[in-house]
Amino acid sequence: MTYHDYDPELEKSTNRWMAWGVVLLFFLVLAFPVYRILQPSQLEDAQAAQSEELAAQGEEIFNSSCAQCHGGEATGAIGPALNSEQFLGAVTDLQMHQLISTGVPGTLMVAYSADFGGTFTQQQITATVAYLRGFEETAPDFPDWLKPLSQTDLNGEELYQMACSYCHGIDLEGNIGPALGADSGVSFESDEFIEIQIRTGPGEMPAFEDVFTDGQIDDIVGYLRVEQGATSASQASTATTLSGAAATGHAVFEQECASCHTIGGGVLVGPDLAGITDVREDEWLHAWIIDPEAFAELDSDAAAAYIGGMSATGLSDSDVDDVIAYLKAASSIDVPSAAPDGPRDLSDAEFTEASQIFFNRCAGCHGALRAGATGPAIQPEDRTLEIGTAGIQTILTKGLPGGMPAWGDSGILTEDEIELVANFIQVEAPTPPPLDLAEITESWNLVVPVADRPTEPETTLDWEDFTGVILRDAGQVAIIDAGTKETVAIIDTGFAVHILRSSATGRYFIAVGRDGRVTMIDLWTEKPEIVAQVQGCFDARSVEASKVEGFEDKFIIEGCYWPPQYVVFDGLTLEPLVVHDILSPDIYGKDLEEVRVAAIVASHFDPVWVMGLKESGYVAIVDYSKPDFPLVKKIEADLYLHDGGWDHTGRYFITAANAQNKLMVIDVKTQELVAGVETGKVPHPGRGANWQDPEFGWVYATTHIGEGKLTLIGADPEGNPEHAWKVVREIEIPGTGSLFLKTHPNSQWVWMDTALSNVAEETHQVCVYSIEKMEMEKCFEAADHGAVVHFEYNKAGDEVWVSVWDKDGEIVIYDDATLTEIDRITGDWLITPTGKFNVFNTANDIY
Ligand code: DHE
Repeated sequence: MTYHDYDPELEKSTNRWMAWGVVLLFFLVLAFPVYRILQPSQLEDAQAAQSEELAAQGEEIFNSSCAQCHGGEATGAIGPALNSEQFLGAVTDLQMHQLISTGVPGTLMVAYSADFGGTFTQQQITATVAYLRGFEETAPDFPDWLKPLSQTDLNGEELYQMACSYCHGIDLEGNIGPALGADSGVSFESDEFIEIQIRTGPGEMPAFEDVFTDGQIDDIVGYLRVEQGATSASQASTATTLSGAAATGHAVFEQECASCHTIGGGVLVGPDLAGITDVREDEWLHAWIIDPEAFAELDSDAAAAYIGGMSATGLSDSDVDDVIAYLKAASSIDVPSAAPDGPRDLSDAEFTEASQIFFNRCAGCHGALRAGATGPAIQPEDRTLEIGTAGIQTILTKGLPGGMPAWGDSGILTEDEIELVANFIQVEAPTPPPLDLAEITESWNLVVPVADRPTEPETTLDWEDFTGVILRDAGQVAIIDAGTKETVAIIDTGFAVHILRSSATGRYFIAVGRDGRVTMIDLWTEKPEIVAQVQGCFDARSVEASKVEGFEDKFIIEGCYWPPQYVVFDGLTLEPLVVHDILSPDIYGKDLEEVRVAAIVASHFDPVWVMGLKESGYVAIVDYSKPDFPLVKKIEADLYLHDGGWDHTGRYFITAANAQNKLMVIDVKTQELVAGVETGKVPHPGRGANWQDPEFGWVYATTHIGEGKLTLIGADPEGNPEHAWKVVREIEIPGTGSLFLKTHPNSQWVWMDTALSNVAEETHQVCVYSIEKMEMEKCFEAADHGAVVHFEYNKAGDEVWVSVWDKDGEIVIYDDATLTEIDRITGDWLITPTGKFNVFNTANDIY
């Protein structure tokens, strides 16, 4: 068959194949778009299935690791509500991933990623994110999502079980955190203390401030108290099962040790003492508690443990035994030691407020630049960072034996103020600005020119027997007539007046405030009034008038705490005349940034003022008979000079180098240091007291802030040279924290306070020493509130005035012969009375 031959069978078969080909092609053409349409949704389905699986995995992880904080289904509990619109709207998946990976520092949210020490793989974190993202569509609007518990009615127990039981045990028995039940260290702490711990989170415990409302924190504390067997700290203490030596030891511990140590409550200034009796023998502990420094010299183990800080407690042997019994009873708890918590960032406004509080309350003892003086150096690098916020808060609240006032417990600083200061002193101190003569002159206000003042007294009262009473926190001075006890005037002098001095004639009172403002008050007008004011410093504590014959009421000197300078003013108008810088290296040649003028006295024999230069350790002599009032001599004494006064002759200036535990004696006639006498811990004489001891003749005396002791030094180099400038008598005072003592040439007694004791009852007492019997006559309560502080006699020397330093202040007046109370001045105007200065006694330096 040829090419052109027609074969019908072949034709049919070919057509059939072609038809199938077309059909096949048609299906192929159709299948492609259908595939294109169906494929993505299948992919989505697959992805959705995969996501579901991931989310299910995430749910399991969340329920086992996150739900206890964030609640089932992430509705929030002690951790934020993560199912909320607010959270899910604010974070991307990547951010959520990061939060879970790294945690949120300072909160309970730890890092979960294995890369950061957690246990989650990247896949598990992705699964948790997937689970949380799954709530997005139905996410509730929850403005309080960060503090979800604030919206609940949970009681203290439920809150405790939810937030605390994991660490402290379901029955408060302790777990990774200390036990909190009956007889635990915490059961002896105050409610306030526990609240602070919950709020701020000591050591490794997280802060719960942003978790609970104040009411909820109260409820938790209430629950703890019920579980501890009482409803308040004091009830808890009395309900405790401690008895015998342990109970006595508990009281001693609370008084002497609790400011620095807890038992199971974490590290404060000193270590947590939970379990200490398991690792140390009783004998070892005994020697340590009595005097760790001395013990460290004898025992190598103690030497290794001693890092300074803790000084001899002054406790008796039996007290120490009781404390050890208490430590045993209370320290069955095993607590991991906690690292100090560092400072938080303060806003500008908070920083300013904190520095103002520091300036008002702390700078006097610790220095504006915190390099230390009467109190220790508290710069971040040498102390405060080591103690941490919680520890500092405790110290500020409870005080320390040895003079650090209990600012919180005494109600002077609030919890918030204490928190601010605790953070402030852990960062570098700001340097305050200078103040030059031009600026000082600008502040000068001559209220009544000399020509307009009376030329003779207008008052019919004995103005020489007026007593100026400082109303510290009211910024006022009350002038009270000591004869009639009538309040003659209350004068607004300005911020926190510190002392008053009298002009040589006594006519003018000169007040100096902590803000450096000097105020001159004329006592000859019918009612005493301000005649001039000026500000020579930003911070000051001392002022004095020229007193030598020919210079009466001529000049006034103000010594500054800041800037480091002294300023001389005209003695009748306060016109500023000169400013002199006193910044110089200390007696050992060390460069200083801060030198403060401490006590100033005016000689009655030479035209000089004598002043202690605190940080540099020099006593400086300023000659006011010379033009320009130069500093003519600097006498090496010792570091941290503070207060002081004249001996009975007015030749020797005796001043406390209080951080050296010494009195320094300067012969102002020869302008030489004649002695440095060790008297006791932190002597604080005020101006001191002079009398004739039956055995040793003339003596000068001081009490101490750091120990309960009255020390007499011989002060009669001519009549009793063998005892001159040596300790001749030491008398025990029941209580530390004594600030002032006083006697009078007509008196047989020496009066003293214990105003800064950290035992409340002791701050209320006065003690009286009998010059004749050479022993303490008696101590008694002068008030049931406030700190009883500072004494002054009336002009005749037969009545003694003492202040009750309190918002509801009082002046108690005693008959000096019989030691009985004869008057008590009260009134809502009598706010925080402190120093009192009788015109005659102050002008003539009678003390
Ligand atoms: Fe005074 C005297 C400094 C705290 C009340 N006080 C002095 C003197 C100095 C001084 C340098 C001596 C002045 C003189 O004679 O020229 N005082 C300081 C401080 O640096 C310190 C420790 C802390 C501070 O921040 O001020 C301090 N002083 C206090 C108080 O807390 C007292 C009790 C009440 C208050 O005013 O704040 C207080 N200081 C007094 C008084 C005198 C005094 C009443 C004068 C005593 C006298 O009889 O002359």
